[in-house]
Amino acid sequence: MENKRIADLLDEIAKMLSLEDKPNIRFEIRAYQKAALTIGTLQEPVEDMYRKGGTEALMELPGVGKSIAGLIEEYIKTGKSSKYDTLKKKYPIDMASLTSIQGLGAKKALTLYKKLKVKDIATLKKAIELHRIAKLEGFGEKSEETIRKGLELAESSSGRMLISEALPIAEELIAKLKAGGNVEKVLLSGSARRMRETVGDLDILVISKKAEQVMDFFTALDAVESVIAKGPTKSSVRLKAGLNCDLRVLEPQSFGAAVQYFTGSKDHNIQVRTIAVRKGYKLNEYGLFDKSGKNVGGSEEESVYEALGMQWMPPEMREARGEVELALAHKIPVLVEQKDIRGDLHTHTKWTDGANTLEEMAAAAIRLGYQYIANTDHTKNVTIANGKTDAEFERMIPKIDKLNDSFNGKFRILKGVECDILKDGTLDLKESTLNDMDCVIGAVHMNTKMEKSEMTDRIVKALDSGLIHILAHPTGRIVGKREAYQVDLDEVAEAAERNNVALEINSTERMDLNDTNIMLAAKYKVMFSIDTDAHSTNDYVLMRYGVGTARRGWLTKDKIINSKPLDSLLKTFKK
Ligand code: DGT
Ligand code: CA
Ligand code: CA
Repeated sequence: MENKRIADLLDEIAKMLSLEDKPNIRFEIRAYQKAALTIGTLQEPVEDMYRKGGTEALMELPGVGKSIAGLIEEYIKTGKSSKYDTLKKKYPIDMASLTSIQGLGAKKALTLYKKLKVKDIATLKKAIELHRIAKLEGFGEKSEETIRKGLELAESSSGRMLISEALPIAEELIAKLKAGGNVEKVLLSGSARRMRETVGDLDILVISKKAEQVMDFFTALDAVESVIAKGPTKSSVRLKAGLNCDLRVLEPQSFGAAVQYFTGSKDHNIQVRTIAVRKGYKLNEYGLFDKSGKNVGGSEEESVYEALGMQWMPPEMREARGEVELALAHKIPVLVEQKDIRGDLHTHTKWTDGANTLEEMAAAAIRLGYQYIANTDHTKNVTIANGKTDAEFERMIPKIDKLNDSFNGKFRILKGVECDILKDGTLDLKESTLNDMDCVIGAVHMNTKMEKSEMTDRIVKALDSGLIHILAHPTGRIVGKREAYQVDLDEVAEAAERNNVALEINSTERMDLNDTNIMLAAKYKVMFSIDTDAHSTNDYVLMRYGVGTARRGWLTKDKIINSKPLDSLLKTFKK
């Protein structure tokens, strides 16, 4: 049994428990949430742990006490949980889907179930169409509108997959194709190569003299759920992972033009084709043809751009946002790369809502070759994340100092905090505490439904305190789940410039800032920090998606504070 299935079960139990009206239930809820987080991010299969050490071994895991260990045992043995079944009978609601919609928490979902028999997305849609939510006590017009918009947002991204889920799937397929033989070259194209934040389908290109064998091999892969189309040059399949993949087999001499074409974007291609036509060429997926009909495109993408008098540019830039003009002028910037990143400045531990200890977070960062991380746990106002007080942060200082001594100068944990920006723009911890920290992140978590001017003033006031080094997830959006809050990003960027505050590019499903907002903010003299907001050691891998997003925003290395060596980073942080 996979860890994820167990974690999902515990998560859903936690959600249902939150509907129970019992004293002290929040401790039980918290335990289930914690256990779910731990197990969801654990490398070792929980089932193996259980087989080796029984429930005793399970109880070593954070959040797992006797009753949860017993529940896991029952689930492993029978594939069922009586506690889950009992709760489910009482609350036959698709909590996971409903609560993923902005404006709809577990409590509200329960009310909708009790009053309107809403139990899943379909019945929710019906209720909205009939305007029944607006008339409910405790909801109203505004609340119905929020839920309607949340549903729209969820549907607009449905059918698309987050790049952080899609890219590993693509890479596994590519590895399989390479290992399967019969291919000379395999390359990813399409939106995944451009690192777009969501991907509609995967587009893989292959050079092979044995197209038929490659197609047979591809369509028979274990990862394939069904074959949509199969031909000698193109096949399309539905993957078990929940997205489609196109595979094209190409001739070596047209590979360059094909890679250029299928990498896209479509709008970029249209602009490039216009240049080709102007120069008397014809450009399509089969090649770049001169007046005599000779293919001058070649086997590499570079040669296609070169023949058109253009400089090659990274795929992340190809969105028709001015990159074609830059390429014609040979002024394509050298974008930041993952190897430039020297540390992660936004990380959590199990002291608040993470899954690992600080020692584990540091050890994993060292293995990645990082020079530093900032430990930035939550502050008290964020109660759901188990946020800590001034005194508790102060008490951590000597512990981190001691840990740092053990690294012999080869690695450093920056003493940090993700300090909540309160409703009125003041900060959740005292000035004296924040001054004792190396790295202060400011972040808005609560009261996000404010007027634009109010929210802007709130954030600007926080930045003007002069106590903040990084503004985390500046717009509050979550891809496909939560709309950005109303905020004037120009004013925020101006305040960031004035106060030397770096703007975060959060690499999780927040993807915040996103590519277009990065471009907007980069008009000001601001720095950026690409962070993973890691809640476990496994989350460090998300860095590549933040880097991809930074590249989509055309950022160069000198704009990224966590590309700096430790000494110069610390100098930047001195206020
Ligand atoms: P996606 O799959 O929605 O995330 O986005 P893409 O960009 O991967 O789009 P897809 O899979 O439909 O097509 C792959 C590439 O092929 C696309 O980026 C550009 C090229 N392409 C597809 N259709 C057209 C078209 O009608 N005109 C031009 N110029 N290029 C196209
Ligand atoms: Ca695609
Ligand atoms: Ca496609």
